[in-house]
Amino acid sequence: MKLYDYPGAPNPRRVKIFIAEKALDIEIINCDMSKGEHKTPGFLEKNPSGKIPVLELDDGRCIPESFAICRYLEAICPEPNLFGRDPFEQAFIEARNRMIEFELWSQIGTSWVNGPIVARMGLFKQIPEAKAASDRHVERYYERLNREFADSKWVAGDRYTIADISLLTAIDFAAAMVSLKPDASLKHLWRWHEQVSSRPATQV
Ligand SMILES: N[C@@H](CCC(=O)N[C@@H](CS)C(=O)NCC(=O)O)C(=O)O
Repeated sequence: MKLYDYPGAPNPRRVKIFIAEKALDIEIINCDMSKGEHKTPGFLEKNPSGKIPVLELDDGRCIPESFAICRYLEAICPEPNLFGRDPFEQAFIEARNRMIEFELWSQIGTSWVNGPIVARMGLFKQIPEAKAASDRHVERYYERLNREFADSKWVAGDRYTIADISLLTAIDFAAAMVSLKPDASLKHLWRWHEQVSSRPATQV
């Protein structure tokens, strides 16, 4: 199997952490986004959305979308379990993961496309008001997470799961590339971050 990746891109990082947790041997292919390789006709056949990551199976079939790729990998390599063991746990982990994707990742994305790095690429007309609003949403979401982590050690339930991987990659990208680092006063959030960042698999 091959994973289409680009160094520093946060969604492929989610999958790379997942692969490392499962100790899977998957070839990493550099899809050079700076050269537009993710928009070529050949790549659009792998993922019509023109985005990475994409997992290509040995028979050539392709799976786009980080969460779907991770779900596939969990199905073919069930241990360590990262998606939940019983129906409630599976649903709860997915719910928490969706909250992070829809309520945090989406806002970080808005701040990113309206931020200075994308401005320099000249790809989109910037909307400063949109960035100001999404920055505020992200900061509020960090505060909510801090409150939640006062009582819980992990994002979903009582153990490390795919939802922790989704949150870590979102925060690390926001801090490094969008100037949205959680405030130092958010001690519970930082305690969680340190705990997850100390896992060897997250060093990718
Ligand atoms: N929902 C997708 C998001 C994928 C995504 O946005 N990938 C970024 C890189 S982190 C990308 O390819 N951006 C290029 C573009 O949107 O044109 C997933 O979870 O995989």
